[in-house]
Amino acid sequence: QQNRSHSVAILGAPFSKGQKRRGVEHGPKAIRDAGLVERLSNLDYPVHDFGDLTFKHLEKDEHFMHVPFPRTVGRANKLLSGAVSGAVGAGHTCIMLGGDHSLAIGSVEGHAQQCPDLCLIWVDAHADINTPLTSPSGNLHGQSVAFLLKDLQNKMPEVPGFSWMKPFLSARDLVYIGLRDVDPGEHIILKTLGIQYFSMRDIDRMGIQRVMEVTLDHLLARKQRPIHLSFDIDAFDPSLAPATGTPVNGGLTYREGIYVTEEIHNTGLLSVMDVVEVNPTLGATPEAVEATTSLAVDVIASALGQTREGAHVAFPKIPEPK
Ligand code: EXY
Ligand code: MN
Ligand code: MN
Ligand code: MN
Repeated sequence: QQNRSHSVAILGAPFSKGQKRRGVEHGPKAIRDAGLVERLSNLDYPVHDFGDLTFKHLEKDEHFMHVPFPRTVGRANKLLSGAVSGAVGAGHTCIMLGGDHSLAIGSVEGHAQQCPDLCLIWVDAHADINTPLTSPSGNLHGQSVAFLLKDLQNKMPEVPGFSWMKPFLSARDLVYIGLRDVDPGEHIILKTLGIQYFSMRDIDRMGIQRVMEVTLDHLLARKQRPIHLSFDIDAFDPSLAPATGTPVNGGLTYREGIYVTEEIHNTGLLSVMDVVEVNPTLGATPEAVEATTSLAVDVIASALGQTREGAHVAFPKIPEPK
């Protein structure tokens, strides 16, 4: 298998204004503290930790309709977009540590500046495809995909803070995996746009192996192109990833989640990965938090080539006695 890039950039995005609870801004530190860089050093690339972005607090940021913090979220995403674009442009595979899932707007946008033909795999309990007009909560982390899609352009109002970007992604360049909490307005969008998605029911029916086969075929059969993997930790079952803001029962097993990232690694096309919605202030116990952060490290390592069969990096051949 090929490797698209031989270095990895880690980019922290300690940001939480895409939703109303605090704590998810501590995700990047919690994931690093769970041993991310050390684990990646077992794989075959140099790792550059670019540290955390610094997001400005905006004093004046009134609601837009019922959407809170629109300018703050727009501005954070503009900053993140530039950073992701820079990392990809410098030749790195970029790992973006969130933060809430509104950050995918800037992450995918910045990636698309360098790779306009990218495709997007969204692993999540939620579709995050509400528009401000369908959103029950107003929260922007439940609307990220709507900002990206060309197909929704005439359904989106002009949200203050987002004039720097234009939608660029086609509905056919997106696949969802793990859905199990989709709002009525989101469901009509998924159906109307004909978006390929695999709910947990589909995974039960088809098995994760077939789901990944169809996913990669759908996105890559016509042409090999860079993959953006946006991985919301709440895709996992809450028994595995309890420290997250919007847990939903009946999620991915450990093995299903790791199979997803293994298959994506094996394409050799992973270009940017987001790992979002780890909220270390929400675990009931320190063990619950630790389980969630170490799971985040596991999916990142797996997406970057750690295998369950053993990675043959440290021992290229069997050592012989002198
Ligand atoms: N669909 C709900 C909403 O739009 O408010 C919940 C969204 C939760 C988003 C999470 C992180 O993926
Ligand atoms: Mn999400
Ligand atoms: Mn989610
Ligand atoms: Mn590899």
